[in-house]
Amino acid sequence: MSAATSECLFCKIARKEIPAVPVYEDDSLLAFKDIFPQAPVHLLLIPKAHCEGLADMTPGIAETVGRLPQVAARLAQEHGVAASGWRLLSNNGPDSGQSVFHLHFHLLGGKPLGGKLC
Ligand code: D5M
Repeated sequence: MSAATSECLFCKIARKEIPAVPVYEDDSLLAFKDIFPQAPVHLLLIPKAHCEGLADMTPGIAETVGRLPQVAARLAQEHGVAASGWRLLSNNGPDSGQSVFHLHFHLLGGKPLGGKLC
């Protein structure tokens, strides 16, 4: 295991070493509730395998991320925001405000999101 994955917060959540509120899980993808919600529905979707961001994806992680929008759409439906609208975004790098350096996507909805992204 690399130092990055042993110390990484979201790797620890994926390994169930840190508690989270899961809403979806399969072999390579996990979704859980954001601990600091910015909207009534605020979920995080992550590949379980570690990479810092979109620029660092291995082909396997890219395959997982390719399925992620469909999982997000299903979660939006299950959380009651499919009709009202929702946003899926990933912060990458310092200027984006990324604070956890394990690739993740925010699913936000349940209020008008306006121009404020997250
Ligand atoms: O988003 C990182 C997000 O991760 C931010 O919205 C808070 C969330 N976060 C941080 N720690 C936890 C735990 N332990 N559980 C659930 N959610 C968490 P970024 O795009 O990197 O700013």
